[in-house]
Amino acid sequence: RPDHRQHQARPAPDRTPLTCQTLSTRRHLYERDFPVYKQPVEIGSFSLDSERRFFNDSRQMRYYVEPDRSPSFDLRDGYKDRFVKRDEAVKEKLDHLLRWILANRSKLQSGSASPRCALDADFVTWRGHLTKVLTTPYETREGWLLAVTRFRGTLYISEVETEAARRERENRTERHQEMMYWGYKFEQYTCADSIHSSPDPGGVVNTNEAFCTVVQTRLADHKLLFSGEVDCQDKDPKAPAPPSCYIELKTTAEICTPKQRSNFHRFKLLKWWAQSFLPGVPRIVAGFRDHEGVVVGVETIHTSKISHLIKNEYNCWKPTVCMNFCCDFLSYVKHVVKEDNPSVVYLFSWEPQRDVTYSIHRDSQYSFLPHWFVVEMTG
Ligand code: 0WD
Ligand code: CA
Repeated sequence: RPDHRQHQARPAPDRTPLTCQTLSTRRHLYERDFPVYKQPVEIGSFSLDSERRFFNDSRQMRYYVEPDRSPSFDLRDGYKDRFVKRDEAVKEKLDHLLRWILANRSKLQSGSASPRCALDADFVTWRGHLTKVLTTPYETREGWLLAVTRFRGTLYISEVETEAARRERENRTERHQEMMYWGYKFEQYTCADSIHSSPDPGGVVNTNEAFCTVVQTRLADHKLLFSGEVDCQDKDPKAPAPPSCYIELKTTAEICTPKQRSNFHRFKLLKWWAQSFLPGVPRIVAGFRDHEGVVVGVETIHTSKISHLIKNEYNCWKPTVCMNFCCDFLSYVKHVVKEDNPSVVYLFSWEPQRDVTYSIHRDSQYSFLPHWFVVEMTG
């Protein structure tokens, strides 16, 4: 077994260099007890407005309004004339999250932070990046690139778009582009701006707008601080505190055959589970739509019940494999990324069927910690 978590190899005898610094993604290596994953705690939130401007508050929070069980929402409505699309060519990297960190620095420097650490966190990243790590042992199509910089003891992880992803983005079909709009349109049909108002399906869909939660948690011995976009919250005054009151909204093709149901369990529920489990979002509301983009059914899926839902699938994904792989990947990153320097990037790279590898880049195109962040954190 040449590729068994090489970085964790037993202490090598003196003079034997650590040569095979790759990380295997083979599933069976990660089939062990579920690691400790602390209940995520929300430590703050922020908003991005219709022009993608940052606000250190929850002004973009929306409230879930339960639709009929079969509401016949037309998700195509407004695509041509009431749609403002975020410019995906603009790479924001960790900037919004770093802005939030600076605005809330005082809250973050608890007594337990070591004096060498500016923040009480081993890792700072987007939730979406961790979702990709969690699903890696089961991913067969899309690789990833994750840039990591160690700065004042904390490891910052920021995604780099792969060449394949860029080509895919630049060559999307008109049909695919329209289908990407459907998810946002579903949000508009089911979310209101305040507790007492109703959704406004006649308004403009603007994908620059976002409400993001910032949570802190721990995976085994890794202290994590990450942010994720949240679609809406339960407006019941008796609803639990964030993140437990948050609701993730999804659309997916309606399920008509056993084969479609099996694919939904094997592929889509893996992504949905990983994304919502990480920040502790307990409920996912799924809108099932037909080929014309009409929602024909709505169902609530409890994140904690997904692992039971999939148990009858042959050769299905396992949450423990996802979490143990993530844990070992973070250990691998801690082990590899030694130089504490805001302009050095360790670029971790993965392609399906391969091990994770890395390369080191000094003052390169990959550097992602902005000058304003480094200056402010150093001062
Ligand atoms: O620079 C990058 N490569 C990324 C930046 C990748 C992913 C996210 N982001 C940033 C953006 O600033 C965005 O506001 O993170 C924010 C969202 O972060 P996340 O919650 O960690 O991302 P993820 O879990 O992948 O996606 C959550 C939602 C998506 O909803 P669905 O239901 O489709 O999963 O965020 C949206 C999308 O609505 N979204 C994005 N928004 C802005 N930029 C992006 C993106 N790149 N990807 C997904
Ligand atoms: Ca969503």
